[in-house]
Amino acid sequence: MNTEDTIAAICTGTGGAIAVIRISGTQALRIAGKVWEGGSSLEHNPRKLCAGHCSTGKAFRDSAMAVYMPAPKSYTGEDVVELQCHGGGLVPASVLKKIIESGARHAEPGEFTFRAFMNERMDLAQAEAVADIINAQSSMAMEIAARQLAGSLSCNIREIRSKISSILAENESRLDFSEEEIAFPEKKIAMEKLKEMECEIRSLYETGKDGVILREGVKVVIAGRPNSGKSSLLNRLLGFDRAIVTDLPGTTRDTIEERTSLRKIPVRLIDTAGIREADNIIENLGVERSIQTVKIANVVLWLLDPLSDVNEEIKFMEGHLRGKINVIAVWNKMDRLDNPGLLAKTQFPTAKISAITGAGIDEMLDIFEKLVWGHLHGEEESENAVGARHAALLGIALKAIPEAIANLEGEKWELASINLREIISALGKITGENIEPDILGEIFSRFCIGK
Ligand SMILES: Nc1nc2c(ncn2[C@@H]2O[C@H](COP(=O)(O)OP(=O)(O)O)[C@@H](O)[C@H]2O)c(=O)[nH]1
Ligand SMILES: [Mg+2]
Repeated sequence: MNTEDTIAAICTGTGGAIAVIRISGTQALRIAGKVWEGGSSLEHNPRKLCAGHCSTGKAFRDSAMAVYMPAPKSYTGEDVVELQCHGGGLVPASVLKKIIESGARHAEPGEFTFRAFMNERMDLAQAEAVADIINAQSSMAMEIAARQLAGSLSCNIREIRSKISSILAENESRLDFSEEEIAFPEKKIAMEKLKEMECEIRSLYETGKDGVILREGVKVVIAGRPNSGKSSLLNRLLGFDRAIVTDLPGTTRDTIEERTSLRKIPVRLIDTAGIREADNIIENLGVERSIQTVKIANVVLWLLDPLSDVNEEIKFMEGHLRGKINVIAVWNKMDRLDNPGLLAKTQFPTAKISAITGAGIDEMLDIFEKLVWGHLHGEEESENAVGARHAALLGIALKAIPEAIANLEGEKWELASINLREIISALGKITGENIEPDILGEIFSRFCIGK
């Protein structure tokens, strides 16, 4: 991406009442002057919101606001002007058109943030957090992305990297002066330090599993026999009537998916057709799809009917979930049962709820939360949840650390240096040091336009 041009884009999504158009680059002020008409000059009022108009010709003049942020204290580190005009599509498009005609270029996806990175306003892990915060699907994902944007992961990585760099420096001095009688620090101390670093890197690496959940969402599949109350539970968890509920078995014939969050965890909640031998081809296709969907679920909520033959219900469930972990057996319709204590045990953690009254849902979500986090990193929330790119780089570092330790032990100083450099380079790429341009391009191309 050329960083000399002045670039512009509409930073707000379509449809809102107000649109923000950002112009960034050396010509920002001059180009903004082609559309901006204000009582007070932007140039002489930096970082102040000024009232005025956006004009795109004789025929159109929209009341607007503008702010000028001179380099280097702006989002991109360059001269930036942001115009706030009416939203809704046509107005911002015509203002942007005039800006482009006046010499700016359309910004590529992620290009403002790319410039912020190039101008050292933020490092790469922080830039990635900008995308995470925009795409966050739950409050927990948002909180973790905000911490990463504030630099928590970068800080962590820099600290580890600098400790390993000093081990490398010490090791290099052994190489340089190996013939002379100099007392070197014990290799054991370096090995100990490396072991500590290994633990720290490993715990960061392990947050990668949380990262996948927080970025992609947990696939939660509601399954069970027809009429067990699956669609009622979907509606209750969503808080609105998404799926049709009737007392006719076989109402839901296709899978229904909605994104929501449960206990701050982003989920893709999927309602399925009830599993049974159906005598009609459409329903049978639905049943087949349900069986496949259960297979790819991260968590299954299997609904059981306590009013039917309960042993048979459990056998049917266990038959369909052989080898599946992360299942919650959910006895629904508990409001209709006089003696709820008598239900037979299942091999899965079990909840007793009423999708209609809402009773027991909280306890079911307690189990859900434990399943999701308990399997991964214990009970408490993590400070970081690294993304897939970071996890891969941490993995490279983790592989090289035991090799470095073994080479120090064997006094193969040169080989140990190679290992240490590899670790330092992998960690550096997380924050964007010496990173290949094509990888940078790929990271920023995943952003949306205007970011
Ligand atoms: N009493 C009672 N009825 C329920 C409950 N959950 C669902 N139902 C009823 O059971 C029938 C089937 O519900 P539905 O959600 O369509 O089941 P699905 O076929 O599994 O999706 C409907 O008449 C619901 O009103 C519950 O917790 N208590
Ligand atoms: Mg249904």
